[in-house]
Amino acid sequence: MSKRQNYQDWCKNLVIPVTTQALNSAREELVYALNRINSLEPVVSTAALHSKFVILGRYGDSPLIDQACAPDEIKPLHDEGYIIKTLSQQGKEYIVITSRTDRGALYGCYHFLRLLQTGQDLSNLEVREEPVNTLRLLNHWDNLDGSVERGYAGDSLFYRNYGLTPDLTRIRDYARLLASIGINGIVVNNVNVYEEETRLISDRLPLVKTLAEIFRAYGIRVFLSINFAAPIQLAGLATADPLATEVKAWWRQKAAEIYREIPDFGGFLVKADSESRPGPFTYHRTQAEGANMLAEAVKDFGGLVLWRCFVYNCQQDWRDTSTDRAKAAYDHFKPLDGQFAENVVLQIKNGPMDFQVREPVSPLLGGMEETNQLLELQITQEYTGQQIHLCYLVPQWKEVLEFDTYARGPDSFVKKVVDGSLFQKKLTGIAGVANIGSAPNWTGHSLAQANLFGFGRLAWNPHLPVEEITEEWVRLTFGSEQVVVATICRMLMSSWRIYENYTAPLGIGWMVNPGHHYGPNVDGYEYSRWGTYHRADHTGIGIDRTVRTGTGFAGQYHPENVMRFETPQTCPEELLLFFHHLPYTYRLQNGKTIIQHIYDTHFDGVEQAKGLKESWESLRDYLDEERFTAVLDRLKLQIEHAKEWRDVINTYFYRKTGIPDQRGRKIYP
Ligand code: GCV
Repeated sequence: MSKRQNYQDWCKNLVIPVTTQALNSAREELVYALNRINSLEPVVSTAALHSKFVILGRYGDSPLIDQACAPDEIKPLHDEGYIIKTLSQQGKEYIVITSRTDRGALYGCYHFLRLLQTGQDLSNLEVREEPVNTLRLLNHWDNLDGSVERGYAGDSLFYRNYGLTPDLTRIRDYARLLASIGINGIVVNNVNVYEEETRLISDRLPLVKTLAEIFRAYGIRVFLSINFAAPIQLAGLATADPLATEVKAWWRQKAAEIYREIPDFGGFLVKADSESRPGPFTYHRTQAEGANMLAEAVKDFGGLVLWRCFVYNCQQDWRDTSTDRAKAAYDHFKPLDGQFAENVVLQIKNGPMDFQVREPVSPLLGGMEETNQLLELQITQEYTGQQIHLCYLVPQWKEVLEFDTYARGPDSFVKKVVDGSLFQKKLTGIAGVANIGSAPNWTGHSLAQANLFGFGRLAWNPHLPVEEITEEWVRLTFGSEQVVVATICRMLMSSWRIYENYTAPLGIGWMVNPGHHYGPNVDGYEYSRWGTYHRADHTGIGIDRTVRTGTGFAGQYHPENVMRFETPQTCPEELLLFFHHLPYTYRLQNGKTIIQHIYDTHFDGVEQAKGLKESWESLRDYLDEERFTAVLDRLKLQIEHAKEWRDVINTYFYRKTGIPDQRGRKIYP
């Protein structure tokens, strides 16, 4: 029997005994996917019509489901977990997809479709899946005028001219897409909340309500970024002081209004006292006092406050070498550990700076033992090629998750902070800044979809191996032809390192054009107020962040990591210039000098970018014309822009040092 016939045999009757909103979504998904993707035609019924069928529902919805799972199997199952089983009993052969909740059953149905799409055998299924992380969130930096801050895939998917886009179907498709990778919360506006967006919690609340209705059907709760000064802007209060009685009362009333309209509203995301956004510092209050005031307002409704730790002085004088932006988040938040309300979750960027191609892990992750924590990752490629360059970030995120903080001795990995097990916290997880927009293929670069997919899979289970996630995405997206799978996996897996090779070296970061952050500009941020310096002179480069002689940032880690980062010989080489100021003639472990390493990686990076294009071209006969050409066009651009990076960086350092390339390659003088 062919695979298709075999699937048709199983799926010709889809039994769904009870309907709820999420089960209805699951039914639609199954029917659509079976029909449109697999050309199967299931008949949906509430009771079995044949002796072979697929049954979907919650435990308790039908004796057929209940018989399939023992109570002690289902009882401990996570609310969003699910079971998929093949059974043969009482003359019936059937596949059960079940959960304790309809959301869990919806996730189960997506898993089932993944099995189908990757051609798995259905005759012996025994799947039990639970999300490892509680919070699996996307942050949209979308503005109501339709623009997206750091968006590289067209305009906002949600907004146009201060209203919703006319195409709500597209938003619904997006909800489906997110549910299929396990996302359960979405922040629908930019963390920089300007005047117009502040009104999303007043007269513009109906927009949010509509979005919440769309996302609710797929088990996704909607959150809003709020403006800490909203009581002043919206109600004309004289202050936004979090300890002022009238301010507390105003937020309580505001929360009640929001929850009246959106009973499952997730809560607030707050960027306070950061990059000119208002916050509690204006009133000499702490970040905890600010967060707790809002937490109190949403607490009775089950709401959360996601409070960002991206707080630093963005008015630094570049001449001041004692202030170190990398230290800021820890300095502000570590002393407050234990002071945050139970429904506050601190949202911490993966590195201490700002989503650079390479950074050490933020010392706050592993540093805040008494506080709920969310790891913030950037899926949108602000500093990693803006979805023109291929840069698959899942390996980078995996490295972050596998970083040992030593907070509770060895094996205190970030993934255990994130899943809550290290510090026994329930409200933890991962948030990602979305890379989605109005582009027909969602992400601009088709292969950038892999970043969103991988993010969702890691947010669901940070223990998953990168290779598995990658191969799964390729097979789901391009089919299972071996050469296609192997080639695209290889391209994805090598792309982060390639991008790193031709951009800023050895963890130093930045060197981009100010403002839009695309393309090389070595001194672009060197004499600015942003705290983002490389301190290159004619003898050396890098920031001394050691405890012994530098800014002391290295001292924010637990002792095992302090020791590693403190000396150049033990510091991971890819982070060498993040932690140390070293002469260009300093020798790396492979015997190369830093300057030669810079030249070599930049020459290699361009060649490797050309290799990406060649790999893609080798798949011409296997891919559809549209995707093949669109990706090829981007790879061509990538090569051109990589050359620009190579030449600007190499020339800059050649001019600074006067040291020629040992291999005599062309460096523009
Ligand atoms: C939304 C960086 C980005 C900003 C962003 C900010 C943040 O500085 O360049 O666009 O603002 O991070 O994360 O708040």
